[in-house]
Amino acid sequence: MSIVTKSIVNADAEARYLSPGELDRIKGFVTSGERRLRIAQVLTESRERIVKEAGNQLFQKRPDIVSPGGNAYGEEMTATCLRDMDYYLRLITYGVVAGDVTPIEEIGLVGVREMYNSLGTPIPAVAEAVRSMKSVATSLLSSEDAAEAASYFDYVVGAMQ
Ligand SMILES: CCC1=C(C)/C(=C/C2=NC(=C\c3[nH]c(/C=C4\NC(=O)[C@H](C)[C@H]4CC)c(C)c3CCC(=O)O)/C(CCC(=O)O)=C2C)NC1=O
Repeated sequence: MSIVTKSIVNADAEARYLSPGELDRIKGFVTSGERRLRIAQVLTESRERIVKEAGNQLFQKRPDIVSPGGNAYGEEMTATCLRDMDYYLRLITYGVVAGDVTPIEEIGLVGVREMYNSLGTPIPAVAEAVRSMKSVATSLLSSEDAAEAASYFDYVVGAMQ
């Protein structure tokens, strides 16, 4: 939910006007809107490149995961691993557009540890994959946009620690 919807739901639950604090936060959301949409556009247009280059970085750093016995070993499993990276990049674009990490959390992080543990997928390596995507993605952005985008990647990495 965006900050706009969230604030309205909260205010209406108490049948009150939006508070000065809420209006301030909505103002911040609106004034950062152009930047957030620009970032989401770059990430969306460059998604294939970001996933591919970050995947190569990951497999260089962690050759064990694509070696026999590794969780992403074999063409099909490697493709599934890259697909998961694409999932997280997509969720990050949702977060950037919403100016809020809630969509990332709800869609991609709730229960994720249990899921990866049951699949035998090493969670630190998933975190490394997201870190690599951050490094490729931020290299495509201006330093100001990169700083904003980085916080969403960091949020996912933090949740995987
Ligand atoms: C949008 C929210 C969402 C997420 C996040 C998601 C993740 C997800 N990743 C899965 C599998 C998997 N995920 C990986 C990923 C990796 N293995 C590694 O060693 C690497 C570290 C890593 C890539 C970075 C692999 C290899 C599998 C297949 C494991 C198996 O089938 O044994 C599965 C099991 C079902 C399937 O194969 O599709 C799910 C549900 N699904 C979702 O709907």
